[in-house]
Amino acid sequence: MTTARTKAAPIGDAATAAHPSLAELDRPVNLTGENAPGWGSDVVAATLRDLAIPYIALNPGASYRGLHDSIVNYLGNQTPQMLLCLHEEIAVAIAHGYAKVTGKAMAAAVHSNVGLFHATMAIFNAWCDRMPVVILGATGPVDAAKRRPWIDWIHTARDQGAIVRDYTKWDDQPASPAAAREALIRAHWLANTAPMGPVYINLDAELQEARLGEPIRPIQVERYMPGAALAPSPELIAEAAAVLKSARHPVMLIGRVSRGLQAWNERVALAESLNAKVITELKLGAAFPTDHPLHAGPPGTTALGPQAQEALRAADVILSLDWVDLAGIFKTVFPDGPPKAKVVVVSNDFRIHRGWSMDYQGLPPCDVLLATTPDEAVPHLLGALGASVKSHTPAAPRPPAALESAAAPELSKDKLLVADLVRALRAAVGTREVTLAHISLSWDGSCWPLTHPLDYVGSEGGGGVGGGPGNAVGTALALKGSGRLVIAVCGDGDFMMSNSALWTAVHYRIPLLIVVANNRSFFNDELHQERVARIRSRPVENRWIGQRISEPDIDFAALARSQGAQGYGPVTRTSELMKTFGEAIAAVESGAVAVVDVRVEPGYTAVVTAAMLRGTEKK
Ligand SMILES: Cc1ncc(C[n+]2csc(CCOP(=O)(O)OP(=O)(O)O)c2C)c(N)n1
Ligand SMILES: [Mg+2]
Repeated sequence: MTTARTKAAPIGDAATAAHPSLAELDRPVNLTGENAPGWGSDVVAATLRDLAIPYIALNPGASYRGLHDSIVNYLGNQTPQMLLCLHEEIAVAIAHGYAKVTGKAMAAAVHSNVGLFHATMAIFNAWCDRMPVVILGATGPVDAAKRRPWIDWIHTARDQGAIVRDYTKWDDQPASPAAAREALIRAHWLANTAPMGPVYINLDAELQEARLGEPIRPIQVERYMPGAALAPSPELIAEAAAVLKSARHPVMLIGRVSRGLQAWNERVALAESLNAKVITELKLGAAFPTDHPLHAGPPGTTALGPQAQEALRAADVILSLDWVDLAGIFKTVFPDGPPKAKVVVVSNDFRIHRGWSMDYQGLPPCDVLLATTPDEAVPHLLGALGASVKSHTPAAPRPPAALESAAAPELSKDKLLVADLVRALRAAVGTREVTLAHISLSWDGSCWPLTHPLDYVGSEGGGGVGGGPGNAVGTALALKGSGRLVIAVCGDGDFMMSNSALWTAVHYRIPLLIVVANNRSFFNDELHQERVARIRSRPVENRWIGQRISEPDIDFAALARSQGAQGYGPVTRTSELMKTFGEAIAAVESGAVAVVDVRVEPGYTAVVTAAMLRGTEKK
């Protein structure tokens, strides 16, 4: 580190929101300036630069010490810049969180075998979330005659890519620097092409550390990464438009979409031109203004609310814009068989469905398929329907109507519920532009309207608890300097699994507010134990055993301070919420990372609780 740690990086110092500069940090010294590529790993590093990869989140390991040296001493630790992480799962989660905002892959590097093993949960999360990440790993030397005793043998696997092959789009183990360059270009191209996903390139230690025999001919990387044409056929567009036009009660289910404002406006125009009810969900990023009169009830985390269910039951045409689990939602709303409504699906996700993981979900009925992304299909549909797009500039964020007149939100008197946390936080941020980088399972979507595609970037994707903190740091990295206040609300279980992501955020001056919805429990699973107990007529009072994280209570504020972040709390009364959030927000706005520990009562929203306990009545 070359800069005094006391100097906070000012917000707004970045050239662009998508590639904020961390330029002053971790600069190498004594670079010669005439550093010609001389080693295999220099070619790999130069390719990362040619691909304009801004950052490489990593935890170090000897298996890629060659590449490590090339990034520091050949590239000067720029494009990509290293982001040191304290766990490989966090390194990949940061890259995942970055992609959630930018829609583009950054890189992560993990040590042979052990590092990749640690990274697997985050790779699976990124896979299920269809987010691009370029993961570099290492092995070997593959040539056994060149291995050092013991350590090089445990660092070598016959087929390391096999660990992650079933939940990556592609992997490779190139055998020469030229092949490594090609592998990286292909990996980057595949990762960023929809359906997007993580890719893994495994670099032989010997390849990295060997001198370059002869110079490699330069290439123009852009020529090897053509845009993949996604436009659906005009006949299918016409057919889909005719079905939509004939609808009297159309419903749009909006799932995986980009963070682009133009595409957001186009979806609004489509819904308005069809007068379609719209359903979105909180597993994914904001897709449609949730306070729009056509939005059917507040978006849910895991369960569909009553207004959304009612809209679907009344629908005569259902348009799915890459909804993640169409068969599942049909099963919930139409238990007696598939919907009678015509179903139009926009998705090309089926192109990467394979056998190992079943994140492809059930097979839904589909009357017309537009095999492309929603961002691509919607303008075509608008054209065929003769509808035009108004330039909806989203209204400035504002506190919910109920709060506008009152200085302080209405909060519980005796208990501190998650809804109190959300209401108070919403009131404390006021009119600031906020990005929710993560929300807890206990989140109440009715308390926080989403009015811009960057208002919320979605969950961890694969259900892997512990994704929240790393994802949040990656999202905050991508938004550093954008003027947006980045907030993650994490469960205490989620936060504890990967809280050391804080250190990376503090070290690289990435402002972020994490609020811990601390119910001192893996509460989700208390509800599961309650369900089982009810079915078996056993005492539900015991549901907490093996679930509660108390005695001792964890001091989250101290945990934050130990890593250089600002720590607040525990907040135990609703009356303390506004003041504490105000202080924490001020700290983040001056460049800090802040954590607020809020001791909430265990509990989920009524809709989610009912869904989780459903079916427990004794038959
Ligand atoms: C890696 C991983 N381990 C275990 C689980 C099972 N699980 C699902 S939710 C949950 C509880 C999470 O606790 P917390 O983040 O505190 O949220 P809460 O339910 O208490 O609001 C657990 C253990 C999981 N999904 N992922
Ligand atoms: Mg909890």
